[in-house]
Amino acid sequence: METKVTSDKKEVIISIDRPTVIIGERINPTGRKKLTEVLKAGDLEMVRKEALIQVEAGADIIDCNVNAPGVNDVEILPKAIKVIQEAVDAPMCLDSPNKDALEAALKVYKGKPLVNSVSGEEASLKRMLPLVKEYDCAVIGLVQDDEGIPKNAERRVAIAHKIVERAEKAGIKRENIVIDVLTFAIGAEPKSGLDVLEAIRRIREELGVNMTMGASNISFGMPDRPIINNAWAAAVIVAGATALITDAAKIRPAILATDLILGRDRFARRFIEDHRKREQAAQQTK
Ligand code: THG
Repeated sequence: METKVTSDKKEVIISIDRPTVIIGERINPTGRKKLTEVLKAGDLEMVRKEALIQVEAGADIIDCNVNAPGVNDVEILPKAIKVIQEAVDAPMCLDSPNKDALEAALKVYKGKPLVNSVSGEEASLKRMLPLVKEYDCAVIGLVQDDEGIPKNAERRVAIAHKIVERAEKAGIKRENIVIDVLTFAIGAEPKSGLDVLEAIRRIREELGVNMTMGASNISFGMPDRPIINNAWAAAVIVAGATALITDAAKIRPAILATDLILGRDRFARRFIEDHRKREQAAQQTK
């Protein structure tokens, strides 16, 4: 199963037979006061810089979310996309809960983007699937429904089936659906890690689709978050996740190590290249 995401300059393929794809998450005003302020003022210089930094850090796809109180996303999301596509070659993940903002974004985007996201909620399926079909893009399907995020593996798998069925009925090919199993913070829900790993394995077996996962949610409220996030990244990749939504600068080495162990990095080329780059950067700051 190959999910293709493109810009006008580059193609990225998400597949279990290839290295894990990194979706850079930094362009998101959640918890970032400065970014919220500049977005409110319509200033996109910080967005441009973040895109460059994420690509330099090894992000394959750039996620863009401008959603914050006081930001007119119907106007700002398409503008941010233009700025990012002029600055970097990487394809993009268009991230908004607002259908109108996504549609405005899809109109200006050059290539075939990943849309973040649809969920198993009835309103979301009805609103989003026709748009995904019309623009022939790929879409992330969040495993939650009208009752919220499920607290067991069984229901997560059932919602993934529902999203795939409804998308296929709407004329969307299975290869264009990327399921996000979603996790709770491990501090609040100690069983969440095991549930998610079981759901990923079963969805892989039963549906064969590509899967993504945010790498930082699991550690919310815990100390030493990067250590937990790195362990989580390795665990979900082994279970079958093929694209991680994460800060490339922080998690990429662990992802490359996992790909290496799983035989997805011939001659350890990617791991060694990244090691050299980090050594050089460390030398320069000495
Ligand atoms: N799945 C899908 N999409 C997603 C997520 C997911 N999009 C949003 C999120 N999860 C991934 N993106 C972020 C963005 C910001 C933060 C975490 C994940 C974050 N921000 C810091 C905070 O809130 O305190 C501030 C960051 C900083 O300034 O360093 O943590 O799971 N499909």
